[in-house]
Amino acid sequence: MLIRSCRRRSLAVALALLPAGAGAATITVTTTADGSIPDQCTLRDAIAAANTNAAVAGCTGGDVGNDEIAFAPEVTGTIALTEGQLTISDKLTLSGPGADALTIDAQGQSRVFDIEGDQETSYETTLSGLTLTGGRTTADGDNGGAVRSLSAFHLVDSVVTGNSTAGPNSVGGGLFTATTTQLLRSRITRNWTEGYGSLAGGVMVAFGTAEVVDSTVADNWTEGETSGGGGIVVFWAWFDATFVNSTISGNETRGNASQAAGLAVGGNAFLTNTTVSGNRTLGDNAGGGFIDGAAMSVTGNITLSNSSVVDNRSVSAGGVAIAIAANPGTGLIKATNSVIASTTEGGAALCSKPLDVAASTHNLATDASCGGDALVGGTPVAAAALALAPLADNGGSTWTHALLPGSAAIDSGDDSACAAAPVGNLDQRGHLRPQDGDGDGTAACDVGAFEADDADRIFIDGFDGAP
Ligand SMILES: [Ca+2]
Ligand SMILES: [Ca+2]
Ligand SMILES: [Ca+2]
Repeated sequence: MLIRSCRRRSLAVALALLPAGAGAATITVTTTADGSIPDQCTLRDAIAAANTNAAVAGCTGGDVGNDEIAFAPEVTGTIALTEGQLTISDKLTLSGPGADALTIDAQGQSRVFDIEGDQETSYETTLSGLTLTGGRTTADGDNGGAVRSLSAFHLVDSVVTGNSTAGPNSVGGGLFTATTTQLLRSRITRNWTEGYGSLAGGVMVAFGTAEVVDSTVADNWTEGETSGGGGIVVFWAWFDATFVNSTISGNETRGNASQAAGLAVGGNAFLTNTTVSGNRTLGDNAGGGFIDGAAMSVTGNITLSNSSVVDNRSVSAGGVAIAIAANPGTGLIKATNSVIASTTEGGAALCSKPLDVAASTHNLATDASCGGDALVGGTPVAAAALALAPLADNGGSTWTHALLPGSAAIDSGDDSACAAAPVGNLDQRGHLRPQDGDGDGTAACDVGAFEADDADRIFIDGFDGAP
């Protein structure tokens, strides 16, 4: 009752303060300096103006609602933080000029951003067009090296790199978000955690869904024991994670009892036109919170649609690629038109259990652990027959494994599944499917995230068309 009346009163106060015609204000940063400078608008003051809905130094005042912070054209280069993290306590869109044009560097002294919020109030924040680096926390339980967001969070066209947490139980070397999280056309690379129990070298989503689109989570790692999730962790068991046109690669867990080098998801994981490649668990993972899976460890269902899971490595038994600790009614690996492969001999089983036959078809796997019924031809394929090129920039916004001529994946997919949502006749790069990659006159979808070009067009472009 008390809480309700307080809330009603604060709403009334807020409405009284609302000027006629109020909406989002745009506040323009005019300098790369930190701190406060008379007649100039630093980023720190711009955020204060947006938080307080009042002018601060040379910054115009924000409004009640979702303010936007923009940057004057001459504000490029690096904003080096000298006064600690930037705290956001109102809804905000922070629109940088581009990740290549402007970096915010916390210089190893603090986080870059701390976004407040709680169950009652979400200060939903969008960060775009920025590089965030040098974020670091050192205290026990201090989550989020670059960003800690307790409100809904969107990262767009941005790079988060070189951030870390040092203390124990400090999750999310790059990002820690408490609730709904979206990564769009962004790169999370080379972030890490150092302490015991510090999950998620790259991204930790503690209690909300995650949507990762046209984005890369690569080369992040955890160092401590019981620190699962080298790349990204979506923690709580009733929240799903969706990956579209994205690449999760080269992430590692280095301590013992630290499973899931690429991704760990508490709910269901949906991967479409997505590549999970070269992630490694290096410790002894007989114990710990997830079943060991170098590529991914999921406690709901896994659904792979035209995705490629390639060369993920685990040193302990119990699953190189996919592992599941099943909740009641879940624990299925569903895969369509997908590659699950190791291109080297040996290693632990690729699948912790066979693919769910009722919801799987037209896959290629290089060992028998994924079962035979949902594979092309009913049996595993030799790694050499897959003819996968190394992970590389083949166009599009994320890296892929190209299919070399003669690959068993070319024109071997199920066309109706490929045409339907969520694949929609596109590959991870956005190229149109299906192409006639084997040159037999019939276009058909390829298995995996990459669609090889039409063989005739390669011939025309590469030979006849040459001068
Ligand atoms: Ca505001
Ligand atoms: Ca094809
Ligand atoms: Ca063909």
